[in-house]
Amino acid sequence: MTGGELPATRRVLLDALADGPVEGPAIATELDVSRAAVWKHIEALREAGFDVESGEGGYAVTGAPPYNGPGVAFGLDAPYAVEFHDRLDSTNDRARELATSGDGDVVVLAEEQTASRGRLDREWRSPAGGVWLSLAVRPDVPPAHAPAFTLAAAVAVTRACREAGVDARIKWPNDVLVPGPEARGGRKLCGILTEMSGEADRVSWLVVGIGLNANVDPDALPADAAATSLSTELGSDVDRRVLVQRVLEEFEALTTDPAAVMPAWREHAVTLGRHVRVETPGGVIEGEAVDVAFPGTLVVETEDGEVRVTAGDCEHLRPAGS
Ligand code: BT5
Repeated sequence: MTGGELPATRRVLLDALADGPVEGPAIATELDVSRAAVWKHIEALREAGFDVESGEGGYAVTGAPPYNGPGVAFGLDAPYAVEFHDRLDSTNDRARELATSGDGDVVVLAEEQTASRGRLDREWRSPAGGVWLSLAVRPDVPPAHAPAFTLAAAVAVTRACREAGVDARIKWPNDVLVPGPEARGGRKLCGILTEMSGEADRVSWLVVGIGLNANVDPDALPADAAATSLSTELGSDVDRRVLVQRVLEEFEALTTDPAAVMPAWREHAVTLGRHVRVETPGGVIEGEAVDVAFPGTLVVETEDGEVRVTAGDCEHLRPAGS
């Protein structure tokens, strides 16, 4: 089901019913489908967990949209199967399990995680209310291209958060934040952990883990991490179902058009033009971040010339030139 007629029809139906009530025949006309097809779509909505009331004026969707597997799959315009858990140790671990047994194009979601990880086995806090997801894919690319998937995920999350009304930006390599005076360059909304297995010339699977503080109380986040959430920034909860759909759709669009990833990343980055200090496995690099190069290398202009950094923890020191 890639970009076919079904997701679009289901979205139009949902939009109409959210403003409802609407009579069955009027829906049939608007969607240009039979009345029997309308009834099937309504049943599918109910099965996905939406509250659909049928009264005098017709059908209407009432209540909060369901954040569960069928809810996320309903109207999703990307070719991923959805697996939802109320609680998991780590969605990355579950996605790795699926990938190892041969599955691909599957997204694992959990309401809550009890042993989630950041990079270098750092702890990641995952209280209920967030978006904790891991996507297992099997792209036909060499392992060296894997960082481009992390960058694509950062762009996808940034776009989805901006659509929700939050000024999200990307900090190299794997953070989405709301820019601010904090030492880390802003308040962290999202972190991404990409893991992979492959042979010398080809990726076998990639698991892209996304932790996005959606409707999370700041008290539930680590106090020393300058963390924030979408609900904190907006003052109200976001619709996580739509948020996840938009992240997945943008991710799929970007990874099927790899040339689009770098320009989109540059457009939303806060790291470029900054004076940065990057801790890499090979030592500390300090200078001005001048560009990002495929598949995700940070280009830093140092006193000793240009240095290309493929991995590390990046601190924004001050705007270059100030
Ligand atoms: C990351 O690591 O930012 C990657 C986080 C990936 C989490 C996702 S959730 C779904 C999937 N399943 C998993 O088990 N993991 C992935 P890193 O750059 O190393 O940042 C980790 C640091 O962020 C920690 O040391 C804390 O300081 C801080 N932190 C922990 N939880 C946070 C949260 N919820 N929001 C913001 N910052 C947090």
